[in-house]
Amino acid sequence: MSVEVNLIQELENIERSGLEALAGVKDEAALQAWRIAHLGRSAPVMQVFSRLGQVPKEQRATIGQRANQAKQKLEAAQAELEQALKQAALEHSLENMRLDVTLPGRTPDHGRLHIVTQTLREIYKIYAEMGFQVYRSTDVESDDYNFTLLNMPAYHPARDMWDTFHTTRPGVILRTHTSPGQIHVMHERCPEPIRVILPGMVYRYEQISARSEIQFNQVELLVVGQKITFGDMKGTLLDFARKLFGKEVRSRLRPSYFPFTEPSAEMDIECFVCGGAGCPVCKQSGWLEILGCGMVHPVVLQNGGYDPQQFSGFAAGLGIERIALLRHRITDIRYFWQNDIRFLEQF
Ligand code: FA5
Repeated sequence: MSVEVNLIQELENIERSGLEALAGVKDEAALQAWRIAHLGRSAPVMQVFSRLGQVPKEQRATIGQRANQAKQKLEAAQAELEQALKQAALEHSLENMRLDVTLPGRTPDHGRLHIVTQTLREIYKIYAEMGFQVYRSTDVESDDYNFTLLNMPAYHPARDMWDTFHTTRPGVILRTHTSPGQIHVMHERCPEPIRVILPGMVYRYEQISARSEIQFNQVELLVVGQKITFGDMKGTLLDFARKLFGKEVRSRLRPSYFPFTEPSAEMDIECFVCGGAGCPVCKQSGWLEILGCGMVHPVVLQNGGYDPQQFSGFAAGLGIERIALLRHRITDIRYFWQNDIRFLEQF
């Protein structure tokens, strides 16, 4: 027998056995295996192509043509079955996974405002009603604004009240309180009267505990005018406490010391845990401190450009996380920034 007859016979066998094998294919995985075996690189029909070089020249075209025919037939049969399997799979899924368009949709989880943001917004609202404007200054401050211009020259012992994060640039620090904003506002507004709140994050190199964080929010208050008195300050802060904590809440102003106010005070709220009887949260005092305040020191007014003979003012600094602790009966400040969703979604 000639090479031609041999190869033609072989191609017929290849085609037939390929089609027979395809008749047994029932799913897409088996079809994929069949494709590799019968049309892949080492499939018999492909082997014939690679042997064409050895076929005498005058027979090559006929055999090549027949080989192409066999390959195309197998490809066509495979494509037809593939289509049929896909259609069957679609019909099966339509039959078995019917879509009930009348079912109620699943509600996606909603994010919510962080409890500190909620508290801040309530505080903004109370002070906005009293006619205060919001003024923002930067978290990175100069030593001058954070201390010197607030009546704490270099080496003043009162600087130790605030443990400071220094940067690698001499004289540049992370603000330890929002009070440097007082000087920025005064420089901007002088000689106009001032009634602003200054919210922002502050940073302290402190021991972290249930009541103290190394980074927390404060809202500063500053009022400057021609006849501002300690009575104005007391009225503003007591009114604020009643609006935020409720009419029945007991609060008190206690004498204190800040270098940038004179006289100075701190405001306490009755301890929410023991109701004033004394417990570990309030260190047995019955009271919890929420803010520092006082009449703006004449040196600070002067540093801001205001003549202390003509102008007076009061300032206060509120600790926002401490206020949120009190309002929501939370016993540990560390929850605020741990990002535990079980805590956050309660508010
Ligand atoms: C100050 O920061 C002053 N600048 C406040 C002030 C402003 C006084 C204007 C007078 C005039 P003090 O360090 O006490 O003061 O902080 C103010 C409030 O921040 C505190 O009453 C407390 O509520 C909160 N606070 C202080 N330290 C921490 C801390 N480590 N973690 C969380 N809250 C704190």
